[in-house]
Amino acid sequence: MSLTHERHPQIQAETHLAAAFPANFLWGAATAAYQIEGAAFEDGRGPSIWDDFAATPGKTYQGHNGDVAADHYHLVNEDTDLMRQLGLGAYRFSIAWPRILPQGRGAVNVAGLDFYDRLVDTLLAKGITPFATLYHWDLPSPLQSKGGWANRETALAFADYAEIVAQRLGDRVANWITLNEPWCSAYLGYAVGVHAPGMQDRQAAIDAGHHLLLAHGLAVPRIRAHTSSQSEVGITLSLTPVYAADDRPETQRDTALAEAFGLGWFLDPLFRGKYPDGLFENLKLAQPPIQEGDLATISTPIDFLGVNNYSRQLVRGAAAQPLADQCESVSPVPGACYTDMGWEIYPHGLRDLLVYLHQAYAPQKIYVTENGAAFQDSWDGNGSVSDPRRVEFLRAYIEGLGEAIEQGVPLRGYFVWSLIDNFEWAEGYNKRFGIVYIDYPTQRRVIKESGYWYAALLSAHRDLHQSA
Ligand code: IFM
Repeated sequence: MSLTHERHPQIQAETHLAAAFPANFLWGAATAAYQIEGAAFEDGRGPSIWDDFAATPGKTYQGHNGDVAADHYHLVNEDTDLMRQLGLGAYRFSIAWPRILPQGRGAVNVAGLDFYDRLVDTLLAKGITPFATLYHWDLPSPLQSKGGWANRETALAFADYAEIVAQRLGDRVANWITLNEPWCSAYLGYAVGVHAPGMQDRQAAIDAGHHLLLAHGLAVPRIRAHTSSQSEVGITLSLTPVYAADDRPETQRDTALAEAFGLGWFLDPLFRGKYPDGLFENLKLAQPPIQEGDLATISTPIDFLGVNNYSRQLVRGAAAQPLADQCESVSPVPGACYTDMGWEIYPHGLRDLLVYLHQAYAPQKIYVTENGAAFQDSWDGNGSVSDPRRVEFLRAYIEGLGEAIEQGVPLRGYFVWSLIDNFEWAEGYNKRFGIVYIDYPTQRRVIKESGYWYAALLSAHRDLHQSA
């Protein structure tokens, strides 16, 4: 099926770009439960740390919250129709732990499982492969009152929860992501405090990071126990490649520090069974409470690495060695363009990152599980949203993927962030990442120019391989 785009006649068939991708390359879009579902008080869902954080004055833009969001909970049919219209091969969504286990542990809320069961069946009926993420930041509040991720018990609770979901959906869902961006959960949530639970305790962030990793490692076999041998289990990390701004020795030193903190903190335990040398000393913190066997559990082999990438970090060395989380970045980068989030647009960064990951960590497979951009969109109040900068962004980043594949990276799929506009955490509804526009007062969906462009790319890719 190819989507007509008479409203955007400038959109070209992207045959040349599509030709860089093998026939079985998977094209998708991603979302997350708290950011789109709404229905925060329905069918037995319990509260999460994001409900609590958003209810705390001053924490989110104009006090926005996910109570209604894009009302996806009630609009699954419409949204999956949109996916089909766009020609998506896969859809990455997250499961809300507080819908399944309102207390975090113990009694299962069957209505919560039923919702995702219906979503999965609907996707499959429309020919879309489900990629389920088990944790995208919405920890049940009762677990936070016992310390949240700073408490080792949360890792054990997560593994139980993962198994409950896999038991119910494992006969139909073949692609599982344990955690989304644990670096953000740990550092932004526990050290900086700009994300839930809003703590400002750097040591707690290191401990939380370890328990998140442990949760992942404990969950992998629990998921595999309920899925077929063809199924894949992985984890998604937010990864920003680090570049040196110049060749001074102090810049080389600080670039290595920033890399250990931004990349190695989570990649090394997962793929090498150890934390980066000197990381905790450089942070002037104690190492996390590692128990015997933890690192072996954390480094249980996975089937794929999910990569979320939006920008890069350009480091300029300081005279005195900084803490690893306080290296100086060049910002703004002279001549560079920025998205509405204030993130530098640097398409080569994703390509370089993929090549680096392949060479340094050799994951069996890689999916880009998120990539996209927030811009101020202009909706004509009718059926057209013009977002040429997002089209340019996507084209340039996707071009880089083709180059990475050419260099031998085992990249199997790409998910644009995001399918629809949504609750952008502390930024509320003030930032729009969707390739589909949401008019929040009416919940009307309008495919943006970038959505039509993405559909054209996917259609060109299908045509190439159908006629081959
Ligand atoms: O919206 C988020 C998503 O939840 C996690 N990755 C980054 C996106 C854009 O900030």
